[in-house]
Amino acid sequence: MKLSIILALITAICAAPAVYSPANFEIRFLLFTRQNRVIEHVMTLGDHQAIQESHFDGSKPTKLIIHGYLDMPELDPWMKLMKDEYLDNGDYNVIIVDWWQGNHGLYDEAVRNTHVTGQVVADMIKDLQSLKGLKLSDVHILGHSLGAHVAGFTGQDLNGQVARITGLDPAGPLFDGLPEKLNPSSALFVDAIHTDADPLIIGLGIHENSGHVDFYPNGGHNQPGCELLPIPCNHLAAPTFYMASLKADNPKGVALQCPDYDTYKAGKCSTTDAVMSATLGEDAIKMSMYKQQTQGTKFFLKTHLLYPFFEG
Ligand SMILES: [Ca+2]
Repeated sequence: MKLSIILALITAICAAPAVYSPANFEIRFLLFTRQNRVIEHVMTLGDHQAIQESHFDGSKPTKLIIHGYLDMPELDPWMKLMKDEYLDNGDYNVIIVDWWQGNHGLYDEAVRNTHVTGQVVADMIKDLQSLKGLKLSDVHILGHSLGAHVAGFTGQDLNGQVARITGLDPAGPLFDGLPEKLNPSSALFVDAIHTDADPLIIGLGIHENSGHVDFYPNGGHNQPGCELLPIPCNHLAAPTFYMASLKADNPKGVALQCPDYDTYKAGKCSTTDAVMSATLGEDAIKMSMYKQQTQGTKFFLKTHLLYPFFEG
């Protein structure tokens, strides 16, 4: 084969959009509502009977929670704790997405599986639209680590029309500096919390902004109390902070727009301007005036070592 033909073929392959084969692993959707707070109702893509028979109510807001690498709902309690916080405070459909079968092999394989998992989650959302009256304007997807990028691909598959995606320390390795990842085009509003934005070996989070509004607690690299076990402690701080924001009586995690953490610590970014001040967690949606921005805006705050973390 002539060199020019080979080069043309390589160019064509590189230019073509990536095509991912259907998931060859099971993805389970664990639905919890106020009618079934403790025992999940398991749904899988294509099992329309399970969807029909569920307590899913399309008139209520829906939260989807997606875990990261080497994680599953039975392994780490954060997903079910978050589910409980939501159901304590409101009448939601809460769906925990269990893609353990696609994320416990080699890391690069799990990264490849984020794409197809995102597509399956998008297809499940489409089924919930047609079978249960779900509206994309009521959908909020929260993803931790690799799950943040799964959420991003779900949103991109739904043309960026999901109301909100929250990235909880989105994974850095094999995403940093690359185009395909959670980004502001993934949903109408994207917020992210960065708690371990350091290179691999010492950290697991992405270095770049991921959303319209990006929070960097304690500078975003290392968190109080994580000195002894920095991995995964720093990485898990993002969901911990988010859950603290769900308690109605908790002080608010008020963060200030600032160019960097040193400037913030020097007190040069204190302001009373609402546009310059954002609340980490559930209330970050109040910053939707940033949703037209194509680059994330950085917000910084300090937290305490222990719950409730925030000063208000
Ligand atoms: Ca770190």
